[in-house]
Amino acid sequence: MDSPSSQLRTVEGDRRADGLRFCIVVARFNAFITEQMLAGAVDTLVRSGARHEDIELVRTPGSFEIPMVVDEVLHRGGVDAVIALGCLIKGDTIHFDLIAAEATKGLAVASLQHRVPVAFGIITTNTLEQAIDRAGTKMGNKGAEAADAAIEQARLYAKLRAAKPAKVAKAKAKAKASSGSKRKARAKKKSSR
Ligand code: DLZ
Repeated sequence: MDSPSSQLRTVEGDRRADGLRFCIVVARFNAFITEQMLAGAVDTLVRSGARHEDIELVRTPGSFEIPMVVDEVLHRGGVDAVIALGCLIKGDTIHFDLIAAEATKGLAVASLQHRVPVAFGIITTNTLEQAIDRAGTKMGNKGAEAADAAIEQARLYAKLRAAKPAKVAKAKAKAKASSGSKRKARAKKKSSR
């Protein structure tokens, strides 16, 4: 039996990156981790069809600066999605919590304000080992995963902007039909005078 959702007009992204322009914003702090994530992200984009010349790389000192730089990139324009990459490892102070909270919120705000997808590839771990696990070893590569999300979101935004919601399309067709019949009635009245 078909699932209930199979009846619905569904809009979703896909994994085709050809023709899309990306900006990767990567933090230098904990570079031995973030460089591996960067390699994973670039590999995913290129394998999905993006051209090297359509991928811009921007480096920041640390994760704290990522949202500000992403905001600047989006203000400038010319990209279909941004991939933010950083690595926060918990230390003995509250630095980690402060930066993690600011980076998360800042990226969401920048994305919402500029209406361009931003993929969150800032890993937050308790230990260096956990970070290594997420930079291409035991737990996959979070840079590659962020790139995948960026592609899917960029494609989804493009499809949402191209597709007309069912109700609006119907209302427009109705309005067009009614203005056509009014025009005909006016012409008929004029010719019978
Ligand atoms: C200062 C700092 C600390 C303690 N830890 C990290 C971290 O784990 N990951 C990271 O990306 N950046 C860290 N930073 C640097 C800050 O993000 C920022 O670059 C500096 O505070 C300068 O504004």
